[in-house]
Amino acid sequence: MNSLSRRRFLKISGATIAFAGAATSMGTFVKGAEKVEEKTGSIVKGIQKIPTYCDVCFWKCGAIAYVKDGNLWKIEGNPDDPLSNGRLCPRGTGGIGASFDKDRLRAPLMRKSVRGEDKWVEVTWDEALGYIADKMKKIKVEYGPEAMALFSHGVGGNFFKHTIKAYGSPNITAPSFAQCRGPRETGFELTFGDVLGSPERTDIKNAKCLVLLGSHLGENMHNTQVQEFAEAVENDASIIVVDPRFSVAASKAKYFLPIKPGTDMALLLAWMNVIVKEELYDKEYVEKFEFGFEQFAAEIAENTPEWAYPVTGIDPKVIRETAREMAKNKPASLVHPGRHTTWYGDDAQRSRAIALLNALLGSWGRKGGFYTPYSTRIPGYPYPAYPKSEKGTADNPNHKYPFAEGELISTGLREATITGNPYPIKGWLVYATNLMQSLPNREETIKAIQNLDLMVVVDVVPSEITGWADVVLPESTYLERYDDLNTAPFRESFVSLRQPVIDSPNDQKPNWWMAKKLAEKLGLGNYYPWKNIEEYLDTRLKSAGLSLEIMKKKGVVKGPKQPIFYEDGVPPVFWTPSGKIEFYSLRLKEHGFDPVPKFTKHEEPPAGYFRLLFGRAPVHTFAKTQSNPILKDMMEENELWVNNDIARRYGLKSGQYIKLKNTDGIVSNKIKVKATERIRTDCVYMVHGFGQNSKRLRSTFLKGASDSQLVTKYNTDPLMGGTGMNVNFVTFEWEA
Ligand SMILES: Nc1nc2c(c(=O)[nH]1)N[C@H]1C(S)=C(S)[C@@H](COP(=O)(O)OP(=O)(O)OC[C@H]3O[C@@H](n4cnc5c(=O)[nH]c(N)nc54)[C@H](O)[C@@H]3O)O[C@H]1N2
Ligand SMILES: Nc1nc2c(c(=O)[nH]1)N[C@H]1C(S)=C(S)[C@@H](COP(=O)(O)OP(=O)(O)OC[C@H]3O[C@@H](n4cnc5c(=O)[nH]c(N)nc54)[C@H](O)[C@@H]3O)O[C@H]1N2
Ligand code: SF4
Ligand SMILES: [Mo]
Repeated sequence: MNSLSRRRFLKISGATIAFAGAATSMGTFVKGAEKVEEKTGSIVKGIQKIPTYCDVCFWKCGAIAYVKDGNLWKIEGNPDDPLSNGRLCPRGTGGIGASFDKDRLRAPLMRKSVRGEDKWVEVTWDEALGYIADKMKKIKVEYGPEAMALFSHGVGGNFFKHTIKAYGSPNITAPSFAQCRGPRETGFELTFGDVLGSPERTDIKNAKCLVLLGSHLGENMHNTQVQEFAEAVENDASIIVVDPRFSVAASKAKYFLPIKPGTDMALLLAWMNVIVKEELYDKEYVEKFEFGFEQFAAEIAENTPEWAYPVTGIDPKVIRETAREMAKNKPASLVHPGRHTTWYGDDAQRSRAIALLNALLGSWGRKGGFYTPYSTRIPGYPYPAYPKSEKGTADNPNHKYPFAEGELISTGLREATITGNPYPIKGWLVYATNLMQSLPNREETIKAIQNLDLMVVVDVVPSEITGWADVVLPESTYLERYDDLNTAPFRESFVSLRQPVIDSPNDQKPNWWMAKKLAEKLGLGNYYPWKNIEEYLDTRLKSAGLSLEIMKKKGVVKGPKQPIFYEDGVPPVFWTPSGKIEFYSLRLKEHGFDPVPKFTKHEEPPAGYFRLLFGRAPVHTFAKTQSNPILKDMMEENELWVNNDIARRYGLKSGQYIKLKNTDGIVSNKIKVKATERIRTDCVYMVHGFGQNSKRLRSTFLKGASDSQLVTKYNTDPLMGGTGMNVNFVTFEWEA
């Protein structure tokens, strides 16, 4: 990237001046800079550069960490890494702060009183893991191994997954699926027979027209996507942003459509209506690959821009113009599938409509649309087979949600824990996921936890969820441990390594160590035939012609470049039952769902209430970085975006604190008002992850408000069990 695009990147990131300053004061990486090392005692004098990959979010950017005289100094992108291209996002750069968090967990803790009361004693690892293993053995005898469930997020969960499978439970889930990208995977799978995966296979940089529905790139900082977005902007791509809020992305757009929340389906149908009626679609592509196009065209014939106007609030002229703009640039017209797609409960169908619009534009498999990804095949470690469960998973009894695929339905496991149906769940192992912030309806989560015989949380800080545990296990941060290899599918195949940069300061341990020790205490040591993680990694790498030694030096190794577009000789393959793009879905019809997506009206806020919307800030990840001292300095609390007219009507001024009350009477912590033109009058907006209520995490305690606390209502997607969470309404409460 040249310096212009670097500037552009910072601008697009919406990051604060403070960040730009912080980045420069941290110095710049000079490729090939001399490594000066001199051993004095146990401390290495001089500068060491250690490649690893970032874990501040789950994009896994390749990085180089700098250690100066034995101390962690800074972290930058690894120029050889295809995900980071040599640059980290503001969160990645500030990631080193996690190691200096004063409130870090130091040793295993056991609860001294009732669940939810913060009273703990420090115990040894042997005691903590022994206690957990004893409880797990009892649960197995009494209820069967399926009664243990694992909630996890990120690559660090891999070894716990292995232990739980070896123990005999199939109940492994993650809120980063059914509360995140699950619906879009279902919508795309039903249409193209394939999912988007992570990183999603979007060719943003080559798009000539990029449509963002919600996807607030620049606030959502998934690194490669933001870099590519900057490139698209620089190449003068037509950007169309649809959002009830004037996002950072909107400020780069040719067209900004301030849509009425919850009505995107109507807009999508109207766009398709124009493109079909005016015969602007990619005829050759559609004719070659379609299944059920005629029925589809007939179904959407009524959905004219004039029909969509009163629903969405978007002028029919603008709908036509933007549809033509997309068509003009086809097939390099990318309607971004979004990632956090759990909005209103009809999300898989909305995602399917997005897939169909892309199909009309001929963008699936095409340059400037969706590429065909490649990943490195590294054989797994040879393990004994896992025991087979007779009962199946507990999240989706009787396949109520017929198109639930990928990860299990997290709220389904929660439900089973509360009701005992289809069978009892009695133990939760929670790895790196703050269920208090990530699952909707906190009360139900607490109810489920109170039904457990065992609740274990593995975390790095005393986050909210640790407060509900019986045993808390302190993990080493990502800069202090090895993790499993990253071989994510991407534009080119690659493998990257996470390796320790510094030692853990106290008695923290890496996940692989805990998972292995726990398995041994459960009598499942045969599932861990390797001595330590180095042996595990080296064995796997050697079976692919690499080695740990090489990976430790390079951090990332790339595979050969392969063609990834239809125009370069890679025709798209559709793994649908028809082998084609399913404009009309017989699978949906069979299960009683609309074979072509239809608009359904969503509930509107009652008088005096506003729809609660939420999203990301460039310098934080979910509810996981608020206590990181570097990132906290950049943003300590969230703000409530309120339209200027509404603020005036209610006498609210920017900077003043208020509380929010939802329609279930839940009152939030206080939050600072940001009165702005940049949001519609029917909704308010805040950044997710704040308003945390763990007293032991002093730096975040009640800083800002929590959207999650106010998300008491949710609409479950009937296709796949995702939870639409943009369905809560709030009003203002003044402090007494
Ligand atoms: N900095 C940072 N970046 C992140 C993350 C992070 O924690 N921090 N998390 C990562 C993860 S896991 C995810 S899933 C993604 C999430 O990022 P996205 O997938 O971009 O998230 P969304 O929830 O789709 O986007 C929120 C936006 O949708 C708008 N919106 C709300 N309701 C509607 C509606 O009805 N219609 C339309 N058109 N827009 C609406 C909101 O105003 C807001 O601008 O971000 C990723 N990137
Ligand atoms: N209301 C609401 N709910 C949401 C969302 C939203 O925007 N609003 N977003 C949804 C989306 S898109 C997603 S992907 C999910 C994400 O939700 P989660 O998976 O719950 O992600 P976080 O909230 O970041 O939880 C991370 C937890 O891991 C801990 N942690 C951090 N580093 C480490 C580590 O190295 N090891 C261990 N063991 N623990 C660590 C943190 O302290 C924190 O407790 O939430 C979903 N739920
Ligand atoms: S996007 Fe940012 S936080 Fe996420 S892995 Fe990459 S550098 Fe780290
Ligand atoms: Mo997500």
